[in-house]
Amino acid sequence: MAHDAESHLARLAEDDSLARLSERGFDWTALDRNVCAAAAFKRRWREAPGLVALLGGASSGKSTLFNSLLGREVSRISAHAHETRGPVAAVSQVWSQRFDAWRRDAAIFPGLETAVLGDDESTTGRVGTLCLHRHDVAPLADVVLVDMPDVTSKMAADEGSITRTLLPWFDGLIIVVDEERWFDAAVFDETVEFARNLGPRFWVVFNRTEDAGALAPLDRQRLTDHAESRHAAGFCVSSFRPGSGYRPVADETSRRIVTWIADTDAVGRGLDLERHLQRRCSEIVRVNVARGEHFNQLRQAANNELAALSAETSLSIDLLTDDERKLLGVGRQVFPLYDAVQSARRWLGRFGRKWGGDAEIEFDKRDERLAGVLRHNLEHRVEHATNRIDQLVGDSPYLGNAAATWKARWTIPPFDEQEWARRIRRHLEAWKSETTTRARRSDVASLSLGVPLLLADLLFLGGAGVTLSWAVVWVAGFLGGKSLASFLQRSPAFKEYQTTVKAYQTYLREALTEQWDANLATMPRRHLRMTDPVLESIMYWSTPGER
Ligand SMILES: Nc1nc2c(ncn2[C@@H]2O[C@H](COP(=O)(O)OP(=O)(O)OP(=O)(O)O)[C@@H](O)[C@H]2O)c(=O)[nH]1
Ligand SMILES: [Mg+2]
Repeated sequence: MAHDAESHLARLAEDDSLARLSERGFDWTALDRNVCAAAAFKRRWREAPGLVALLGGASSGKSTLFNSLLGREVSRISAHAHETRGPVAAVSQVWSQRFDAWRRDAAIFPGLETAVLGDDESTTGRVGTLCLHRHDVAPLADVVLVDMPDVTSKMAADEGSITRTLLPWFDGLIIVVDEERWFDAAVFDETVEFARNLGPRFWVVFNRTEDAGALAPLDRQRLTDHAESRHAAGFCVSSFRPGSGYRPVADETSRRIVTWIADTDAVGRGLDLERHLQRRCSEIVRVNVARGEHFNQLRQAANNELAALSAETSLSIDLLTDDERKLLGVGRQVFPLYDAVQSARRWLGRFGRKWGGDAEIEFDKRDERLAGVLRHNLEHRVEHATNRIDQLVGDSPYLGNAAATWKARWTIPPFDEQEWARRIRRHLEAWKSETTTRARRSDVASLSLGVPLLLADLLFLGGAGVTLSWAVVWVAGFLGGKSLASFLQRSPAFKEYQTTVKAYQTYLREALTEQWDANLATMPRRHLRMTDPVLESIMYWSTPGER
């Protein structure tokens, strides 16, 4: 179990895991990665010295304190904001070799280079580098003290707010607040709020230019309240001697800080980090599950759209022009008095457009018209389906804000409508010769039904007979419709025609599915699959409990 816990931590601390999670838009940053690396380090090296950071706003006096404890200017002091650019760590000779080994194995502060300082060297620190100063200051023997870049300047933010990112490493924080700057108090609150979940103990140094001893009782009470209400483990007021360059702080301040440092709890904090990690991981799992569901819904909806696209191009006469339908006598199959009604419509057509007869069939143009219908059909349906899919993607919560980046590339699939028309026509010809024989029989039936009715109209029933004959015609139409289905089922030519229609549907569906898959592949992935090792590690750590 313990081994599992450590190997999952190690995986989550890898560059690749961070890259994969952030490229998928999860709220998982270098800070989380440091939580994992620090938790792994704590498990593995329980005897390691505590790590204590000095942090605060720009020019609040962090480096001055750091140097005062070390007895010389190691970290460069300047009146300019953001003088310290990267972490400057003071490691005692006692831990020096072990520390070097941890650094070599990237067990501590992974992702940072190391620069070892010369004996008299002072440094501003460097972005992306851990500057190492070795010392033999006895009170600091069992701690690694790190002077950090500020948390307020724009430069620090531009350089990636490294101080925040490295916070998980520290068991103790000494927060330096320039008492005379209102925004330092805000920084103090914000830092405490931010660091709280990571579990470090922290202390506050209130820096003042005036003499600390001369602090009015009311002011002292205010500072006490401020520190205590934020649950600081201790605080002190440090007086500053104006002037330029490095001037150490009062001995009293240094002594206070040394006692705090001795009180750093490096062991208990591993659990705090793990509890924090558990919360972070369960959040990622929750988001991943939701995104996975959205992704599946989106794919399902797009597939339905593509299925509908081909299904709509279905059944018998969809691909036929009116002319073709007429030619095949489909109407005649549905409707026994088809011919009579057609003649009536032609006759009425002389009086008005609405009832006008259709144009005569242009036999020599049938191939061309069928090809035109096929092309129109294809373009219309492709456009409709792709618009719908684009809309589905845009509306899906899967992509979130990234939906704006969805630029699907859709093209009309290559399509030889002449060839398809020829194929369909071959079946139509065969169908036509079948229907012609059947139509003759149908004509006889219409005639035998139609003539007596007409006579009945004329001889006995007058106006009512007309109504009656229409009713009979509609019933016959209904029955004829049913018989059409069975007629079509029995027609070999119709079956062949249907096979061709199916091939056409399949072609459409496959061509567009291929495009959808290609478009989908360019879509930014926003979830991890169940088989993803990173997700496995996240899931391992998402459950509460002992490990
Ligand atoms: N007013 C005031 N100035 C101070 C105090 N401590 C240091 N200084 C001066 O403020 C300037 C910055 O001091 P540093 O110790 O370099 O401050 P820092 O917090 O390390 O600054 P950065 O590294 O730039 O974030 C220097 O000119 C110091 O002499 C203080 O308590 N009050
Ligand atoms: Mg500094």
